[in-house]
Amino acid sequence: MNDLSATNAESQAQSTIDGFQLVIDALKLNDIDTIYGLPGIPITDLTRRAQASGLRMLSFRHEQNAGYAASIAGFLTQKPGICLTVSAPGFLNGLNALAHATVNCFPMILISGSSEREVVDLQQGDYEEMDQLAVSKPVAKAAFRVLHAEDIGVGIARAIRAALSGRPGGVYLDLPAKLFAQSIDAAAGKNSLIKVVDPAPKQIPAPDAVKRALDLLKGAKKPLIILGKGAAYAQADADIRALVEKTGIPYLPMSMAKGLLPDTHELCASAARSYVLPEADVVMLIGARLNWLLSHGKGKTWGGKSSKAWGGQKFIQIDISPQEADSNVRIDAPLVGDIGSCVAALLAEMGKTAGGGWTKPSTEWLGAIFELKSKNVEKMTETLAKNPSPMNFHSALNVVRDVVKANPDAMFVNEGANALDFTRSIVDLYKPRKRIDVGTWGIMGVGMGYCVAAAVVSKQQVIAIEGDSAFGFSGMEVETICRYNLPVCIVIMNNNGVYKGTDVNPTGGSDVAPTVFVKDARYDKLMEAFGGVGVHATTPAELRKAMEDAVRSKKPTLINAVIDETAGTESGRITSLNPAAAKKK
Ligand SMILES: Cc1ncc(C[n+]2csc(CCOP(=O)(O)OP(=O)(O)O)c2C)c(N)n1
Ligand SMILES: [Mg+2]
Repeated sequence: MNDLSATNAESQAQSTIDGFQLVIDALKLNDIDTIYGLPGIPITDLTRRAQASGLRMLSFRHEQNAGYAASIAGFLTQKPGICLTVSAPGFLNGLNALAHATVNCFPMILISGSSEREVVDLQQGDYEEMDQLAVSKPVAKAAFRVLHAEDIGVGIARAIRAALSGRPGGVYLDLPAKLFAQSIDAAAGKNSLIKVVDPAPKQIPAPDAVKRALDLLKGAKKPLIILGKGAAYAQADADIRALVEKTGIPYLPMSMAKGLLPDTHELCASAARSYVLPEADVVMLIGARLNWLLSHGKGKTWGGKSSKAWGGQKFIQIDISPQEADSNVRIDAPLVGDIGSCVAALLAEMGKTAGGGWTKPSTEWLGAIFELKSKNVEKMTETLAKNPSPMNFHSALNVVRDVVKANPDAMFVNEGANALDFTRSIVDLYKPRKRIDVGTWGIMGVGMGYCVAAAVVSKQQVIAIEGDSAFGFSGMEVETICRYNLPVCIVIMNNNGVYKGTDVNPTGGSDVAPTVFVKDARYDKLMEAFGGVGVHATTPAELRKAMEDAVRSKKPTLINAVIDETAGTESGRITSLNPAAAKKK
């Protein structure tokens, strides 16, 4: 090559831009700063170049965990969490999290490399051949494929808009291998990128719908508010608190809405849940769906005479999706719009008349709730104060409850069955969007992915309470936690198995029962293998010291909390959904 042709080649290189760079530039243009993924063909160079371009590229040990991290990052930030995977198997590993994002209404984009279209479509047996776009569609809110470099800007813009607008969800973006190496004129490439303007436009509720909702609420004798994780997602914390406090209506937080108002708030009715649900006459749902987690709004939980009978409540439902109302029972006052706008509109309407034209609920209603709450809290305090040996869920969670109270800014991750249900009811949260857990599906495996994202997004201490089974689904990511030196304290409620460790193989054979694990396993050693701190805790005092040390040092820590293996119940609190157990009753 002579000097002249070298200069020509250089200037040509300078004036073109390839697919890799266009993807990176399009993400950065839209204020995306982190990618959760796992490298391999055809996206290895994308991960390298993303890092070189200043994006934070977090590599995981399994795509499912990267996907869960991306999904919860979306929930916490109102920006789509990005998960990046290789083709077919990597894509499928990420797909579970994409479905999870869609079901939970978290904004997320799964970006997967894919194999050569011509070969895939003729099913000629390409490396990792799969029609990923088609496979993704049933579980994605939207799915797109980009074939030409000049369309990357549009593809990413559409993915962002689809993930964030209206009811958020999981979006799949298919990027075939060939796309990355395509080069186009640099100026045209830059010009093809789109910075998405107002990706989640406000949806203002109709004034007559606001009035209808308030009229119904005003006529209530025993009103109740239920806050869902949609209310937490909305980041309308001050207005939601004002609505509860101005109306004086008791409220129930769903799991991930805990802390939206402090769980210790006088209007929090969690400790009287089984009383308020059947007794309430008007229920206002804020970002909560009447799915299985609320017994579909009917049946005995709601005071219905039989398992499917309506309890007689009237419902107001605030939801961004116009299709949500009437999904399970009649909604008398649907209020469609984004939660921030709807709650603001209710407050504004209430403020129009002096004193809001609003009378607080009767002292009978509030008094009955308060009395029951006090009784249940007192009972719980007694249970928590016990110090049995071996340690049980209660005596261990008493410690966790204190540590969380002393560290209200810490992010709180939770999964398991008993390890989930006991924790949810015992450990109070004090601030919004601190508790992240198994969500709508009650899924195991979110734990370590959530820990990574929670630490990265919030820059706060993370505390994870994990069943020993639940932890196993993502346990290898302790290496990831150590590698990035994240302030994560994992407490494993180790009861030797799924629900408990006491099942026996009825045949007397050498295989243990399907719910039982290796007895007295030392999960703490797993953390030590990667340079983190491992602690074996058999008493509440040991657990307390280990958690306090973890929070103080901010070092990656795993505490193996030895729990009485007889302490749990089958399926935790949802035994009734278990066909075998239900039959036994
Ligand atoms: C992906 C997935 N697989 C399986 C299940 C079924 N499941 C529900 S809870 C659970 C584990 C419960 O055991 P553990 O985490 O040890 O909690 P424990 O009740 O023992 O405290 C399993 C396997 C699930 N919810 N999700
Ligand atoms: Mg267990």
